Amino acid sequence: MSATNPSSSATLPVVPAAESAHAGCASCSVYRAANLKKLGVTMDSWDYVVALAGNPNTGKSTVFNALTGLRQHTGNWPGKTVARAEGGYAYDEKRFKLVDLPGTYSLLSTSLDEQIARDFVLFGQPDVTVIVADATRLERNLNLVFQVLEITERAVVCLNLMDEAKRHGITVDERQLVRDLGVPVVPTTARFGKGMPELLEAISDVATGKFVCRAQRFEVEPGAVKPALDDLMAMLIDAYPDLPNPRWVALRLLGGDESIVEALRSGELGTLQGFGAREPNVA
Ligand SMILES: Nc1nc2c(ncn2[C@@H]2O[C@H](COP(=O)(O)OP(=O)(O)OP(=O)(O)O)[C@@H](O)[C@H]2O)c(=O)[nH]1
Ligand SMILES: [Mg+2]
Repeated sequence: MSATNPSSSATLPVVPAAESAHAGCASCSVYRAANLKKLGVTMDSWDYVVALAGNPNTGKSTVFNALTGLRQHTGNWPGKTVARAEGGYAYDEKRFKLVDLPGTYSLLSTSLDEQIARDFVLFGQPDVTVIVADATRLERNLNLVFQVLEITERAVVCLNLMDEAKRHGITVDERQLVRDLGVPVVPTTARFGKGMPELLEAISDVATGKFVCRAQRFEVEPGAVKPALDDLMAMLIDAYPDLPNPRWVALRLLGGDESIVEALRSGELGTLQGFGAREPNVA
């Protein structure tokens, strides 16, 4: 399969000067991104599934459109009236299916949007979860970043709206952020296609295992809770041997998360496994 697309309309809007400057360097991200092939929804098979999470209005759909070429939502989440967009691209001879999640501030409360995002990140087991964060409101956005990292290490932080951050005199030490978070951090201005080559490369690196994430995690249970947590985990693993991250689910149960309790009571937890990621394309 070739990832090369001669059609200029299907080529990522990389900065032309940068493109020519890098044209001789086949291993650099800008050169490789010029070979991006936007696949829209025409995907019947893929190598990797990528989830796009983030607070509302941080540019998730803009990133989604830049990578897939899609401009509109393509369906609803199964059984829900929440719009679901999924599309694809080919990069470095691999096919990536991208799923745009509803914008959420948290994965812990019970709004439908948050449940959908949480269920996809946890049960859909995407190969990579990209968290699009607003660089002008980093502190608030990191809340969701840390919540995602509790569920999955395989993540990339897309630090978007860098143009706005610059306009407000905000600078971000992204190298320090990479060290602190343990996952790749890519500054972007998605509206103008800036940083997309680097984002593509970071996603690819995490998907293929070239970059091994060592996510920062804070959720440490108090000693008194540990026996209950261990018991609960053992029961969960027994009932749902394929359950991704039973520790996270057990912690949510101990915390009284009604939506997880309900999913367990109704038997939905079993059906949530494999949620979305491996099912056929939405029409
Ligand atoms: N200045 C600037 N604007 C951006 C950037 N990225 C996206 N936007 C704009 O921000 C607004 C929101 O972008 P969306 O892509 O719809 O954001 P979203 O995260 O999908 O929003 P929800 O789905 O509603 O949560 C749009 O007007 C975009 O054009 C950026 O890097 N810089
Ligand atoms: Mg959106």
